[in-house]
Amino acid sequence: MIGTVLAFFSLFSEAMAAARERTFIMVKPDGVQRGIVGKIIKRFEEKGFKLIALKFMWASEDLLKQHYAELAGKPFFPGLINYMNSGPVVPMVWEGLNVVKTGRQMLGATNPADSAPGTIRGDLCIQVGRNIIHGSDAVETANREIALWFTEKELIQWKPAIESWVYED
Ligand code: DAT
Ligand code: MG
Repeated sequence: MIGTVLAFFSLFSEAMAAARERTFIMVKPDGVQRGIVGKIIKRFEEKGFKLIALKFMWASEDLLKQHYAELAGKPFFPGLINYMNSGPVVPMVWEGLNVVKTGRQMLGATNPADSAPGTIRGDLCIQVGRNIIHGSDAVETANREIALWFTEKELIQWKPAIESWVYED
């Protein structure tokens, strides 16, 4: 009997875990230079999302070209790679319910001129070529980007003490 109950709860918690996605967020070189890394991290922390991985690095051109591979044909691509390679970045993985979509909403529109006030880009930057932060646009993209920037070992499994105050189940 106890075994059945335990099995039920473990299945249930697995289903809940499955509902909690992961997204890839990165502070770009301008965000680092402007000293707003902490502010950006704070927004995700305060929302209740869970930090899974984070590092500080100067990304290679090769990595950045892979990251932005689908934009390779765009006229702004060389400038984008140059900008992203102009200084260190802070790649991160955040986890939570609907974190991909909510993360994009927290970032605001790609062009800060169109980003709503209250969003990260809407509040903290002005031009599309200096839009301070990256966020995955879909679950599949997130999985690809996470695998590109982090090894499996760098993704930390942990249970935040606040979890039962952020989620009702
Ligand atoms: P997002 O970063 O919102 O996912 P995206 O994937 O379309 O936007 O483009 C990646 C980055 O490329 C974007 O953050 C800034 C740059 N970019 C996009 N469109 C641009 C444009 N029209 N001119 C200059 N840079 C642009
Ligand atoms: Mg994008």
